[in-house]
Amino acid sequence: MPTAEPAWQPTACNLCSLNCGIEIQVDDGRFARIRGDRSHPSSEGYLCQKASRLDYYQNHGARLTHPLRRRPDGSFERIDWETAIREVATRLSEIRERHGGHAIAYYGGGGQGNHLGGAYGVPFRAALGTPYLYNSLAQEKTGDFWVNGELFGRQTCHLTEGIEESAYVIIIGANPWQAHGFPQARKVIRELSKDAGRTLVVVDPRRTRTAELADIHLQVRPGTDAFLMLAMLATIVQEGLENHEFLATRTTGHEEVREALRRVPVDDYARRAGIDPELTRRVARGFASAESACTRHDLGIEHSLHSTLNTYLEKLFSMLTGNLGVEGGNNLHTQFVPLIGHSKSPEEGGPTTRVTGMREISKFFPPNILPLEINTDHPERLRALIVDSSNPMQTAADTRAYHEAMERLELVVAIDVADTETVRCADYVLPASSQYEKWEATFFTLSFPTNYFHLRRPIVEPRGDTLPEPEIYRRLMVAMGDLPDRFPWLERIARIHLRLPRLGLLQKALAITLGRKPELRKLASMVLYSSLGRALPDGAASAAVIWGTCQFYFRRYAKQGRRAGHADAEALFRAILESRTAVPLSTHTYDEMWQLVRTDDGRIRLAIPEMLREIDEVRSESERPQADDDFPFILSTGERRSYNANQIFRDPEWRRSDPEGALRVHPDDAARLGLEEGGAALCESRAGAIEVRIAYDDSVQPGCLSIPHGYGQTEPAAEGSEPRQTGPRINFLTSSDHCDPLAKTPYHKYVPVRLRPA
Ligand SMILES: Nc1nc2c(c(=O)[nH]1)N[C@H]1C(S)=C(S)[C@@H](COP(=O)(O)OP(=O)(O)OC[C@H]3O[C@@H](n4cnc5c(=O)[nH]c(N)nc54)[C@H](O)[C@@H]3O)O[C@H]1N2
Ligand SMILES: Nc1nc2c(c(=O)[nH]1)N[C@H]1C(S)=C(S)[C@@H](COP(=O)(O)OP(=O)(O)OC[C@H]3O[C@@H](n4cnc5c(=O)[nH]c(N)nc54)[C@H](O)[C@@H]3O)O[C@H]1N2
Ligand code: SF4
Ligand SMILES: [Mo]
Repeated sequence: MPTAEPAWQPTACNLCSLNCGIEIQVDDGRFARIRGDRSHPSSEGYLCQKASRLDYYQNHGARLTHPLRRRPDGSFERIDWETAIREVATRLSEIRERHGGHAIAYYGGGGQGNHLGGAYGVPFRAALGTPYLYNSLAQEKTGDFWVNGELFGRQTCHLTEGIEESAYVIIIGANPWQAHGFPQARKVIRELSKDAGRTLVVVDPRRTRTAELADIHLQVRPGTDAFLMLAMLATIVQEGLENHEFLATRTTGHEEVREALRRVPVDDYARRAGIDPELTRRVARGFASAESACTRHDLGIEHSLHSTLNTYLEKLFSMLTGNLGVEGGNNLHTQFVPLIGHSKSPEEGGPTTRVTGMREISKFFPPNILPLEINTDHPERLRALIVDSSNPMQTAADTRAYHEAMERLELVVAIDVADTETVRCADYVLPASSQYEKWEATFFTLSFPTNYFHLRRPIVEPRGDTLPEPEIYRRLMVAMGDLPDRFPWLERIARIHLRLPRLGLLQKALAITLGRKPELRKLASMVLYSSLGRALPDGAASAAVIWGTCQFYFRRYAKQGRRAGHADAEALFRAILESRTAVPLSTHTYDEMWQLVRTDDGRIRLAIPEMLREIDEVRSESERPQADDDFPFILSTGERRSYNANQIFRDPEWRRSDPEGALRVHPDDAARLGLEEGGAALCESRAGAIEVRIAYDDSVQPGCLSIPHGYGQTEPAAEGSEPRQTGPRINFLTSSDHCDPLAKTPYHKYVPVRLRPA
């Protein structure tokens, strides 16, 4: 008799933000087979090569299984949860009492696929009394979010791109062939590339796979995108190709922007960017005259000079030409779980940091400034750090400064699934269940006109003594005296509510509870977790916050929610809870996109004074900023390749090619420097030096280098051998102050270095 095959269990890949729907056959805890889930409404069965190796994430040898406490000699000992919670709570309470909640910072709160815990980070931080949420999004997207706030009225407004439907697409500083960033990227790019009637333009200093598939590859000099974009936008204005009606009816401030662009010397700026002026004009005209057109950007311009300005200029393309709020253009989208918020400016009373005075953007603070808030004798410096779902010792700029910071802090708590470089710096390690062992949610699938949400249920038993993050926070909050352990009355009501949702009992009971105890208001989602959470079936406690989210979402998008098939908020919650794949939340019409603009008059505020000032200032910039004879190469620090997924992968055996994450160098440069293919070299920047493996590669320009992100992990020791680090720890080369002045986004793609044989 053949044994029955294990069932296919629907879930999602957690190796990049797309979270493609997958199905897994679990065999004795192993992910035996993995395939794309065809019923997933946005990925439709699509996968890239990375998903097939997900078993490593789940079962690698460096999984954390028990709480750990650091001994005075630096080694770790196992402790039980009760001890861990009690001791961490005591130490946090002491610091809070002595120095105030602002002496505590929280870092992370979700990686590429774990966002449900992050939603409970909000009440956890409120209880701690800290406004300080440091997050990796603030080393890429906060400049963009700030611009959004200025243009659209709220930093939560965020543009998508209708690449699939668009006649003319400019991808600038992104390599979706490897990095994805939008659903079914390879399929969409291939189709666009093959279609003679549509145009793909890629702006990238390196000839990436995406660039190879483009109709036009603008091989820009690194760090000069602001000049190239200004030249193109100026062409549109100087040749009168703007959409005048759109500007007049949908925007304010357009005249100031046009005035600034009229002053731009197109030929001069195109040449500075290394691009033929005539080709620059051709692309500008093509974009402006296309039936539909959109732009997409990513780290290539965010992690480079003029980061914030770049994201503003990129948005001007669709706005000057009226490609906003239309099919195939750029569009705002709805947001379900509000993990990105809107921050007031310091002038309006928004929070700032105590040492450097950095502002908050979209509720985040940037990792670049964190060491500066710690490595000082300032009386209001940070004293304690909680890191959850992040590995700043590898992924934040300036690893050396981070080492010093970790040494200086009075308390470091790490919450992770794996034994990472950051975990090894912690005083207490709290082991989280993996994303396949707990209820989880996908957050980054932010699309328009239909937006989706995927709540995933566990498909394997939790390893060892691990817990989901919301439960870890809850226990800490209870132990610190900030949250009652139980809400028996509310829990009883919740049970009735689940049977009779249309009576609205839970809404009323929650309002009564929070009315009686106003101090619980800011902890509302944790109150829901502790009450409704206990009443939900199948241990779905973490999904409690989704119920609250559905109420808010439906209040704003009732019509669009009904269009997506949900009668009301309760029906939406049911659908999410019961579906094993992603659920459409709402469907907008293109006209309704304008309801998502949050300015007072509903128009886009095109003129941002800070940006207009910077446009005038770039004129006087030197041709090769910050590079000099000592550091003549520009290193792009953090390329996405076939075998990286941020710091998530742990198994080096997977990487048949490029096992050590080699540094790409142009063969002419390599020959001149006497560097051997496959040989070792020393790469030095002003901040530090690392040893790298050399790969000859003419896809990079002479004078430019590229090295991957996501390597340099110390792998667990096999029986009888020492643990070893594979690949470069690239952030020894980057420094805290090499960043955008406004958002503090690191210039990772523009690191001046020198290179010599090791
Ligand atoms: N395989 C894989 N996929 C991933 C990840 C991963 O680690 N591995 N990480 C995920 C994450 S967190 C993110 S944020 C995204 C990032 O996704 P992307 O931003 O698309 O990926 P990168 O390779 O970092 O950078 C994109 C491109 O910027 C180019 N570039 C460098 N300097 C410049 C410049 O000055 N100007 C311009 N125009 N371009 C420049 C690089 O050559 C590169 O091709 O990828 C996600 N997807
Ligand atoms: N030089 C340079 N530096 C970079 C970049 C670059 O291009 N160049 N890219 C930057 C970018 S765009 C990003 S987004 C960041 C990414 O950097 P990080 O924010 O540090 O994120 P990851 O590397 O994805 O690390 C995620 C961590 O979460 C853990 N984890 C996985 N699942 C779970 C879970 O369910 N619960 C918990 N608690 N933990 C879990 C993993 O083990 C891992 O330690 O790196 C940034 N750093
Ligand atoms: S595109 Fe991203 S989510 Fe989809 S399979 Fe690849 S790594 Fe996983
Ligand atoms: Mo990222």
